[in-house]
Amino acid sequence: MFIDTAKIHVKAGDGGNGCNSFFRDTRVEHGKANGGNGGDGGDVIIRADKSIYTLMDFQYQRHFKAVSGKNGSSNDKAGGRGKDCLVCVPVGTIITDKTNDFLIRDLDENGVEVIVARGGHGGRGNTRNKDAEAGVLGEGRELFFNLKIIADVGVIGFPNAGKSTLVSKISNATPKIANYPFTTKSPTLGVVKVDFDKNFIIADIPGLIHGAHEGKGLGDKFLKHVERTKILVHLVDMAGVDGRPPAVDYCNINEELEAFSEKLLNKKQIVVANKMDLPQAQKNLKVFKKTCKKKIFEISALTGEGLEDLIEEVEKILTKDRR
Ligand SMILES: Nc1nc2c(ncn2[C@@H]2O[C@H](COP(=O)(O)OP(=O)(O)OP(=O)(O)O)[C@@H](O)[C@H]2O)c(=O)[nH]1
Ligand SMILES: [Mg+2]
Repeated sequence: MFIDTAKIHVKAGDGGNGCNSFFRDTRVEHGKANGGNGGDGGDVIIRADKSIYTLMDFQYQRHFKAVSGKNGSSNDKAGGRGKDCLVCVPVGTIITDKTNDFLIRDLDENGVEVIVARGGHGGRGNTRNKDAEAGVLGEGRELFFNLKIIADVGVIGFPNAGKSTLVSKISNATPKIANYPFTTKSPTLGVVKVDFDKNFIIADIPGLIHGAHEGKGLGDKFLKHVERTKILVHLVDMAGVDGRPPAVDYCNINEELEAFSEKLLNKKQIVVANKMDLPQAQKNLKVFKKTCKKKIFEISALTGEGLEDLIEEVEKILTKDRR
């Protein structure tokens, strides 16, 4: 299951106590202090890991604790450091402090790490300090995870427009495809290979309907996953298989984008007419062009017609963006 928010509690390890001890020998009247330092507590570290796609695991495990440092002991023996606790999350997870509501870190790249709770320092033993000290407590805090996936391109459109068909044809993703609405229930990522050394990441986004921002259908909650994409591929069922005029679909989706945020509406959008293999599509396209004055890419995700041109266009825009 795809879950894109989570709340967890983290607690770093406490520092070990310093030891109070004296060297004892019948020949020495006042033994020399020889209490070792306590070890530091372990940290809680969060790492972005590209092999993880969802925050689902945090529904079951909410508490993460690093190990406390060991106490110091006599003969100047220092206590060992407590082991860190490593928590892996999907790339694109934004971490905020839940209590004080501030951003800790946006883990937007694979392998990036952040310490979210520092282990307490171990107390000094009486060798170093006159009186042995207690270890400092490790930090503890509540965190909020908000996953916003990172992709170059997001494919949006009405249910059944053929988004998953398109993504499965051009990328390595294998989303479910079926002739009923809301087949796709969560965003799916795929890699599109353009050349031997060029590729881009595409995201199949669950279908939107008119009124999604009011919670209709699956709602518009998945739109946060296209906030970070560079391009939107707006897929329109030009054959109108479900009986709606394509121009109305197109306007409705743009209204949903606008209702979600101005930024989404103004994002670079490639308009794609799908299902051009069906006989009524040509006629509908003529009517559609009266509403949409942008360049329209004509494709059939089913037969593969027009897909090369579409990929070329996406790559052209992305290359410009990378410079
Ligand atoms: N004739 C024709 N049918 C297509 C084409 N693209 C997709 N379809 C069909 O349209 C139906 C819906 O396709 P999906 O790819 O599941 O559509 P979707 O946009 O992902 O739908 P949701 O996940 O429900 O939002 C399936 O029966 C596909 O076979 C096309 O280019 N031509
Ligand atoms: Mg789908």
